[in-house]
This record gives sequence, structure tokens and C-alpha cells, in this order.
Amino acid sequence: MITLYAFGPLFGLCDASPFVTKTLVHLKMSGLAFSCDYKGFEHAPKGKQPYIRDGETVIADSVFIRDYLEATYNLDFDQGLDPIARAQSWAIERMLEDHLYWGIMSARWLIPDNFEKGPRHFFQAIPEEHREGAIQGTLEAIQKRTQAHGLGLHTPHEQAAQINRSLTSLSVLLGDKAFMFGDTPTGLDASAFGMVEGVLCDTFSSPYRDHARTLPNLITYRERMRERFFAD
Ligand SMILES: N[C@@H](CCC(=O)N[C@@H](CS)C(=O)NCC(=O)O)C(=O)O
Repeated sequence: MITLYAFGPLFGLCDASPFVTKTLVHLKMSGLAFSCDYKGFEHAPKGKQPYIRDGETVIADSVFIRDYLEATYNLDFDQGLDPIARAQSWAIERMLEDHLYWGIMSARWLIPDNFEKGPRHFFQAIPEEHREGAIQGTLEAIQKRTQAHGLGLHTPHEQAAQINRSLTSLSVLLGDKAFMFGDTPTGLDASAFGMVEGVLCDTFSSPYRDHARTLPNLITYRERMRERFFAD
């Protein structure tokens, strides 16, 4: 049976990480049996989750996990999509994962109120005398990462202008369809759902959440994906 190494359902989300949520959806789309392990982070091959174990095979990164599932089990999550739609799917996924994600992540960690309500809990296991030092070190590292990415070089107002543009683009691309490419979910829906759920999360306020709340089709899309894949 496949093991998915995950953070767990926190903050009202299917998983604290949109990338883990994406892989959860891909696994559910696959119909394969799998279980979740919430204690594997320190063994993550690339220092990040998700990763999976399938027998002796360990695969890290949601993109490579999907590739592995499709290649190994003869699946195609984009069945019915032509080459142009498949290319669009990749382009939209990159917008979500290499752009929108950085807005979600920095809002969650670097807006102090959000940090208090969420990520601070991840440090509970650290002895009290070392905890604040560990928190400060992590926050500085995250600040540096967002600057290296580029988003963190902008003012909050400029960041919101760009992130909200990605949200509006996603909403326009979804339009009145049930899923990103029509009536049937495809591989991209896994990624889109993880990010939409992450940005709309009630626990964390941000200019992005405020903007996403003005895009009704994203809200109904989140509910539709939850019903379809997480009714249990
Ligand atoms: N490209 C990776 C991104 C995974 C990722 O960024 N995971 C985050 C959680 S959202 C993580 O594990 N962060 C831990 C860390 O960087 O220390 C994927 O698609 O799986």
C-alpha cells in the first residue's frame, strides 16, 4: 500500500499544505489504496512534503508523485485533454504553485496575527527556552526565501496586486465550468483545489483571502471539490 507523508488536516483544511492536498486528490483520483503518515517530515528526501513510499520506492514532490502514479499504474489524470489543454494545464499549475503559493505561504507565516493562530503551533514540541529562538530563525529563513523567490522584494500592496491578479485569472479560467476543463476533474484540479482552499482558509486573514471571497466561482469550486473528493 502507498504511504503519503503529510502534515495532516489542520486549520479546517484537508491538509495544512496545498501540495499535500494536491497529492491527496491525485491519490483519490487514482483509486489506489493509500494511508497517511503524519510523522515523516524529518525523513523527507528534499526537506519538504508531500512525498510517498510505494514498497521500496520513495518519490518526493507533488509533480513527480503524479508522474510516478500515472506511469506506474497506467493512469492519465488528463484523459480527454488535447495537447494544448495539457500545456495550458501545466502553465496554470506553475502560476498556482510558483506564484500564488508564495502569497499564501508568506501571509500565513509573516503576518504576525496569522502566525500566532497557525504556524506557532508547529513549535510546541520545542522546549520553552529554545522556542522563541527557533521561531525567529525560521521566520528569518522564510523571509529570505520569499525575497529569493522575488515576491518578498515587493511592498505588501504590490504583492497583493500580483497575487490577486493570479486569483482573478484562475477565476476567469474556471468560468462557469464545474472543473478547470469541464465536467470532469483533471490533474490540474488537484493543484487548483489545494491553492483555492489554502487562500480561502478562514483561519488566516490576508488581502488575497479578501479578494478570493469576491470571486464566487472559486468558493463554489472549493465546495464542489470537497464534496467530490473529501466527502468522507
Ligand atoms: N514543489 C514541492 C513543494 C512542496 C512544499 O513546498 N511543501 C512545503 C509545505 S507547503 C514544505 O514541506 N515546507 C517545509 C519546509 O520548507 O521546511 C511539491 O510540489 O511537492
